[in-house]
Amino acid sequence: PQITRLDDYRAPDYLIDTVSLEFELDASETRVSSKLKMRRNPEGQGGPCILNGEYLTLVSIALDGKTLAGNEYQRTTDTLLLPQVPASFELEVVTLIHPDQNTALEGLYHSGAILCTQCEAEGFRRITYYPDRPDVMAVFTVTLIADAKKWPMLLANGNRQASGEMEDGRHWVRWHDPHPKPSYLFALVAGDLYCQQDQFTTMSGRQVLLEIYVDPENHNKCDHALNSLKQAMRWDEDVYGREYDLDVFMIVAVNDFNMGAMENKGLNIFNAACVLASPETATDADFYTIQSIVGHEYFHNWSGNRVTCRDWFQLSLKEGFTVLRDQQFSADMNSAAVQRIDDVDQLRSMQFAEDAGPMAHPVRPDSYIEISNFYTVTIYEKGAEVVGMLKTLTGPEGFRKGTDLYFSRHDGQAVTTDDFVKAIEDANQLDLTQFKRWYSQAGTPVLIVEAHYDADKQVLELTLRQSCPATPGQPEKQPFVIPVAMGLLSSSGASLPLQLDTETSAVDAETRVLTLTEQSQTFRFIHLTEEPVVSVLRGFSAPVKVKFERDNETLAFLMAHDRDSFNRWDAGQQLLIQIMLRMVEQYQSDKTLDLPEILLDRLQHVLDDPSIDPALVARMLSLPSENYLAAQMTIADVDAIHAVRKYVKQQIAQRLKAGFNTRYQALNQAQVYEFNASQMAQRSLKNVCLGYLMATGDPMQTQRCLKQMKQADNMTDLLAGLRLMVDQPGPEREHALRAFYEQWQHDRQVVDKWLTVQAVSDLPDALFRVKALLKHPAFSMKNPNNVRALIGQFCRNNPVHFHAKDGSGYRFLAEQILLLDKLNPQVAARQLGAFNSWRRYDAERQALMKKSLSDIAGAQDLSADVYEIVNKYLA
Ligand code: HT7
Ligand code: ZN
Repeated sequence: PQITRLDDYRAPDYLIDTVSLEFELDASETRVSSKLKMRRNPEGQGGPCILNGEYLTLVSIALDGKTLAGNEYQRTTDTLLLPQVPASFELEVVTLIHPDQNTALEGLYHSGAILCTQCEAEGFRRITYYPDRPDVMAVFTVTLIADAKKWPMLLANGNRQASGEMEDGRHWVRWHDPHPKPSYLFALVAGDLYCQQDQFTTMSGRQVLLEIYVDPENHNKCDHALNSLKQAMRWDEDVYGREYDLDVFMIVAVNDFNMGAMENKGLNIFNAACVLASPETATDADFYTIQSIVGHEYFHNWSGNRVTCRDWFQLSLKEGFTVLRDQQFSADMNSAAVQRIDDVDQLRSMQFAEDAGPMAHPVRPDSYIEISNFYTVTIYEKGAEVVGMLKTLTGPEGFRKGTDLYFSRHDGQAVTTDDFVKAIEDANQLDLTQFKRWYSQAGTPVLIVEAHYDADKQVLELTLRQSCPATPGQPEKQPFVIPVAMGLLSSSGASLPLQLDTETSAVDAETRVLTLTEQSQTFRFIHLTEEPVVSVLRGFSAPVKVKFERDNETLAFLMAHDRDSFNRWDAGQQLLIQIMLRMVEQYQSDKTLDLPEILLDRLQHVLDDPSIDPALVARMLSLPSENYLAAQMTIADVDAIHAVRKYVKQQIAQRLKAGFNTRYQALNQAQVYEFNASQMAQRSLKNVCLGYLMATGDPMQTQRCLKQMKQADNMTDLLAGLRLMVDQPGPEREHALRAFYEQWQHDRQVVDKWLTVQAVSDLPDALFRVKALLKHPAFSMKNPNNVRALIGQFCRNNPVHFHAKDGSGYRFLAEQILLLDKLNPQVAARQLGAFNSWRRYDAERQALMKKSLSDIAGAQDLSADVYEIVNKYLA
């Protein structure tokens, strides 16, 4: 397969002003007629006119009305070359495509009875011949023709222009999108769908029609997405000054989708799991995710659509910025502290692992084989942190000035991350040259912190050092610009003054940002009458790993007193990690496991403190995951981690049993389900308490869990109960699973949860069950949600069974990947992620994983997607 490099970027040789597409839709054979008004690009290289096209049956080509003979153009498996074209011309191409044979879910495909498209990143070339690159932006007019009974709804981008009936029982609808767009934002949908409508009045007083299209049986699951959409539209006006720009905004839910959702202009297509919600079928986490994804896709209308990417190396330009925007939105709609904790937790567990592994790449990568492999946590989540640091450095007002300038300067253009940074620079009179290393250097920097207090001088010297490990292709790194938000605390927990020796007065705040630009810098704080406790990287002000030696007492103190709620949680996690890793060593050398009293004491205080938000209490009482603990070890010992984590949970459960009991009872009040921060907080703490109570092994608690399941009127409480029951051997477990399936077998989203709870079960039969479930009628290898719920969850979130010593988990995954690769390469390649950290396990497991990876690499006809990842892993 071919490597695409950033350095090879050249402006397109031909541009397109207008596109007119006509689709005669049919599941087995769709006829696509395209008319492109093209012209030579004065900024191009003067090369021939080359169009992309894959899996297309060519019917005809005409240039300025004249049909071309076979010797007047050249075709390969993925291009069409026209050697002789005038400076401007009209190209007409007719092709045939076959949606029902499309299991890759790229281009036009069939999902149930719906015909729909997915064009990002390079799916449009599976629909028609076209310069399928984001820097070719054109105005699209699209006519859809289809059987009126089978597909009464015909949707495409933009505004509806005209429609009509045909004599043969077909009907047609024409759509026009006035905003020039790249081909990856093209979309169409044909279906027999229920439509829920609403209205939104924009800040300039325009009326926008909002529509959500779903399978008719899901008619009662649209309210939450529609509310979220209205919240997002208002929020983007209030916070970023961005207004919607078409007469209609549509969302369509489909069951088969490779990712979460897609921001096609005016016609977002969503994975049904990311849009449908009712209290009975969706958990709080689902409601939360839906709100954030609806927001994310909507925000792309400006950060991605109006201003798009020049090339796919700039993917984080739209994704990193839009993730930051959706995180800000969720923080404003819910709890900002909880949002930050959850975002950082996800970044540390997923992105840090990617940055430390064989697929590590910069936020703006230098090369790729298959762009679909680069929709990664680095591009999305680290990209969001990078933009977030720009916001920290400029302050909220400076950042808003920068984004205003970015949107106005580049509206209607395809641009780069450099253009984004330049707008922030220009609006704030800043030089961000060094900062841009965050875009070009991969790897997670390490921030080493040392503090020395001189009581005589009343001075605290805080030394910050940075380093960054080598990553593939980048042995050496230059220093980053690292904003370090910090504060100082007295022994009673009060904030101490933050005055540097270079300043005439202390800053008027309990947190200030130190900017580390060198490899090492020392900051001297003065007028400190007592030795302060240092709180660093408040709010996780930079995506770095902190190395700061602190004893259990200091971490326990910060857990109780830090003024920054993120750092209170973080101190608790650091304390747990420090203690649990020591216990792992004790376990490995057959010593008695020693759980320090100070931890139990702190957790008891947290549990008993009514002044802390219950959502925060729930997170402070949650143990770091086995995967995250494994990532902190030089050689990950899955069995020791599993045993220690279980032991710690049981010990906490026994010691704090009375507290868990009291809080559970207080929180277990009957109330009508609502999606709001306060109810979510209560349910999350209640279910954390139930988890600990179950860990006591007391049979009474099993009865309590079953009672909760029986009485639950919402999926959050029901699923929390089922998860716990599935880890308990015995007939009650089987009964609970059977009853759950019988009740919910008609609901795809709930059935996926049923698959997942079994895939992540602690009990020894997990893999056996997963294999049996592959044959269950509820499972289809062609459905990405099923694959992720069963295979993906087993391999990523059941470490003790996936890493079974006999290699059975590894062989299982290799077999599934090879089967999947024939159906859906994107989904197959994603599953390889479970092998990301394979070099961090013991020699026997490494050998077994290497064997499974080699088996995959050696298979015939691998897709470019799987080929790229498996070979990078083995390199
Ligand atoms: N921008 C969208 C990316 C996407 C995608 C990429 C590759 C293959 C299938 C896909 N579906 C959606 C989603 C987003 O970030 O908003
Ligand atoms: Zn996105």
